[in-house]
Amino acid sequence: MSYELPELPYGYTALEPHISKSTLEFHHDKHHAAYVQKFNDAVKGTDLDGQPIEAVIQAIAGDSSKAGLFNNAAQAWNHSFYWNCMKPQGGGLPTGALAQKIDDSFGSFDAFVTAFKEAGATQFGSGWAWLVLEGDQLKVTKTSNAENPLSMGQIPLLTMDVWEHAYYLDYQSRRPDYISTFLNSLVNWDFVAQNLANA
Ligand code: MN3
Repeated sequence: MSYELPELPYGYTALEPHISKSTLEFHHDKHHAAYVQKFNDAVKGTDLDGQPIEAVIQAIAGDSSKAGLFNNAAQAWNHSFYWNCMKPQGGGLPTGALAQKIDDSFGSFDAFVTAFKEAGATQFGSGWAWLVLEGDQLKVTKTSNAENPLSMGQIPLLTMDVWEHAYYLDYQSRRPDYISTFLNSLVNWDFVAQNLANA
């Protein structure tokens, strides 16, 4: 059973002008597709073949002898999750139980925004910024390269890709501008709320 590259949940031009068709074409059709292909090739014939990809990620995190398999599994999962964290006409404010949980955990929505922006901006090199559930608290974290909260006892609720391939065509070196745009105009709070409700 191989892991399938999911279609984008919106059209290639749907996130313009914030994220261009070119970025989505390279990012989904080349980068994400390659991680999925390499994961399927690497897992084939191993004792993890046929396991859900989340179980593979959790089983081999930290095992340096399986770093190649881990990196491609986690990057395949991270990108599938990331596409759903954005939507056309996204942004705005979370509502309901999610809004309450953010207030309870961070003190205010603005404090969450500050922490999330800082996590994205200070992740040195390639990686991801996350909103996760740990125990009954929300936390903002950052991870390097492919690393994923699923292997850290946390439940991912939201992610933002801060690898250069996520923003360089549209923002060049202005990562903070990409991060602000992600929060103001792209983030899909409905998806995040659904992840919290299912956690
Ligand atoms: Mn990426």
